[in-house]
Amino acid sequence: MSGEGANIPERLKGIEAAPGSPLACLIEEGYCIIRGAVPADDILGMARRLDERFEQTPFSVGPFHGHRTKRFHRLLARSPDSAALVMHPEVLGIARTILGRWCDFPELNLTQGVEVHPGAPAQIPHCDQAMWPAPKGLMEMSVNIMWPLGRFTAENGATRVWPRTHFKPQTADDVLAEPVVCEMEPGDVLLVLGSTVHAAGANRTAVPRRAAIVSYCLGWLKAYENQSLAYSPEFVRTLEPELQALLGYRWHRPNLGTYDGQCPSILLAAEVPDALATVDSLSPFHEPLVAAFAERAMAEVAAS
Ligand SMILES: O=C(O)CCC(=O)C(=O)O
Ligand SMILES: [Fe+2]
Repeated sequence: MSGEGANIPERLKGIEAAPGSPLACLIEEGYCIIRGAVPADDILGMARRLDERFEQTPFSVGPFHGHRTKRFHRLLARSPDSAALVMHPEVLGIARTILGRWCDFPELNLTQGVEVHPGAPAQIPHCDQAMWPAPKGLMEMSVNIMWPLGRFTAENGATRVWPRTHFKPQTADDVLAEPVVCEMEPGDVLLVLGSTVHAAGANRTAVPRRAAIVSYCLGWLKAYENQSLAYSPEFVRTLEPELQALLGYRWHRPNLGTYDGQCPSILLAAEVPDALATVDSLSPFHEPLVAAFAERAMAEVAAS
């Protein structure tokens, strides 16, 4: 078992991870690469089927998303292949292990197709969880997954990661030492903690660098992509239950993400009642407190 010692931030101690495993590497270094996580041909087929979508997508607006970078969202609706990436057992298992420390279960933060075009400058080094205004170091708020949809090389803008920056407080100039350039083949996957500094590199080749990004976040956070608006209930009904839950069709204790006072999965039933009771969904912290108080209050009513 790994998960102890000075090579792990305090907040991540005690997670069971076999030494040298991707999970151990993620909590020690702040990132990890799993080689050959899916067959290369699956990824290359997916990439081909997205040619038209990338073609139609305008360049991003603003220096963070990048004037020479194309991005589109709602990947599950645009690429049926992407469900296998979002639900990849090992990757999702790792995200659940990390984020499960601070929530009942994670939700999908975003899915994105990204194409870094020739001439694109390097992206600003950043922590993804800087999007939420909470101090760094308390908890991990997201885990970001990069699935290259073609080769990632130093020349074409492979993601750059600054190892062990998940130990450091966030500063305005987060660029520290030399980054690791995550060169990868289609089928490989890069996992980066929300607290680890990383960025897309500059593309100095004549060919775009393409990837699918899947990001998971704490189940009680406001996600980057509003999943309830991104996918209609009719579309979500066609997905497997675990994927439905990742899109927010499962309430999170205590009483978060409800629909008409209940678990939002009720919306996926053939018939949705118009008049519903509001139901308690309490956290393990609140439940005994509420139960004890309710018992005393009932006794007082009975005695009066
Ligand atoms: O495209 C990449 O390599 C990284 C992109 C990224 O980190 C982001 O958009 O947040
Ligand atoms: Fe990022």
